[in-house]
Parts: sequence; structure tokens; C-alpha cells
Amino acid sequence: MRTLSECRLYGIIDVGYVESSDGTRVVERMIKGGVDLIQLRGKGRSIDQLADLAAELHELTAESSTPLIVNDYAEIASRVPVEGVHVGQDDDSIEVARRKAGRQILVGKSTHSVAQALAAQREGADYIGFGPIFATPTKPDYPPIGLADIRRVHEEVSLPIFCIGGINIDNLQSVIDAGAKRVVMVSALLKAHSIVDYARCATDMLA
Ligand code: 3NM
Repeated sequence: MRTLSECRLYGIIDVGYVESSDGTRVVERMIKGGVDLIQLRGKGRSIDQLADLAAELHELTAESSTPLIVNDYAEIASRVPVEGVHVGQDDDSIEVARRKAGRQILVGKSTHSVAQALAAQREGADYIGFGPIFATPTKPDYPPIGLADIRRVHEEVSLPIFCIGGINIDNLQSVIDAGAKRVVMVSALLKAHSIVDYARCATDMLA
């Protein structure tokens, strides 16, 4: 399985943009385009629905050594052999997520400031999301934090840091120039005319 330190581009299968029936096709495209790490994000879906979809997607991700992370529900990791769970500031603590999974998994945490990033590191996260860098319809209630703190968070936090929020091919270079090494793309990638070409372009820029 690919390690987090090898991961640069993180893609999310967000059921707000992807029909569940299209999940496997999108995952195949992402993998072909070089996405390193994939999350299943299913706000509004039941745990059972997400567990079924995670099991289906995991058959594909496992073949290409791409870690599959589920959003919010650590209990899914006790039923499906996904590689990890991602929690937000208002979700389970990292300790509770690990306990619910009941086995060794990766746990990532969303952070929205340098202080939260440092707290997530102290709490034992394996990686963090840091954002939203830009305003985004995918997470509309969060004020964007901008580019200014990207360098400082990389100086102060030693975990893999994935910048997230409103990132696309047109602004990716500005995020990299601000100090980012890793990014998450949701809507830009899922709405791209060719997910494969879009992901390849992004991974080339992050190389
Ligand atoms: N989390 P897009 S921003 C899921 O800042 C998510 O924690 C964020 O989607 C955070 O690439 C975000 O479409 C949305 O902007 C990212």
C-alpha cells in the first residue's frame, strides 16, 4: 500500500457530485490519472449505504495500492478493509475513531487554522487537511483562510498536510508557491471533462 508520505494528490468521491452507481467508474479514472489517495465522502447517506459503496470501491483501490479513506464514520472501518478514516473538528476524536475501527488504520483530521493543525498533531492524527484555502461550494459554511498560513503550518507541523478548498488547476500553482506539497481536489476533479487528464496535469505540477 502507498504510504502517506508518497501521496501528493488526494481525490474525494463526494456523493454530492457523484452518483453512487458511478463511483467505480470515477475511482478507475482517478487511479488512471495518478490520484494517490482517495476518500469516500457521503454526507446524508446512511452508514450501511456508505459501507456497501466503500466495499465496492475498495476492490479497485486495493488493486492499485491506493489507500481508501472513509469520511466521518470510523465504524465502517470495522466492517470494510478500508485503510483509514477522516474526521472533522466536530466529529469523533482521533482516539474514538481508532477505537471504533478496532484495528490499525490511518486517521486524518480537518483543520482550519495553524492552532487546530498543531492540536491535531498532538492528538495523534496521521495527516491533516488544511483549509478551506479558497471559498468553495463543496463546504460553503467555512470562511476561506487564504494562502498566508500555508508556509507556517508546514514549518510548525511535521505531518503530511493536504491543502484543501476551492483548489483547481488554475490556482494550483499559487498554492504550491505558497508552500503546499499536497492538495485535495473535489469539485474541480469530479467536474473535469476528463478526470484522467485533469489529475495527470495536477500530479505533474505537484511532482
Ligand atoms: N473540507 P472543493 S474544504 C471537504 O477546509 C472539504 O476542511 C474542507 O472541495 C476543509 O475541492 C472542503 O470542491 C471542500 O473545493 C473541498
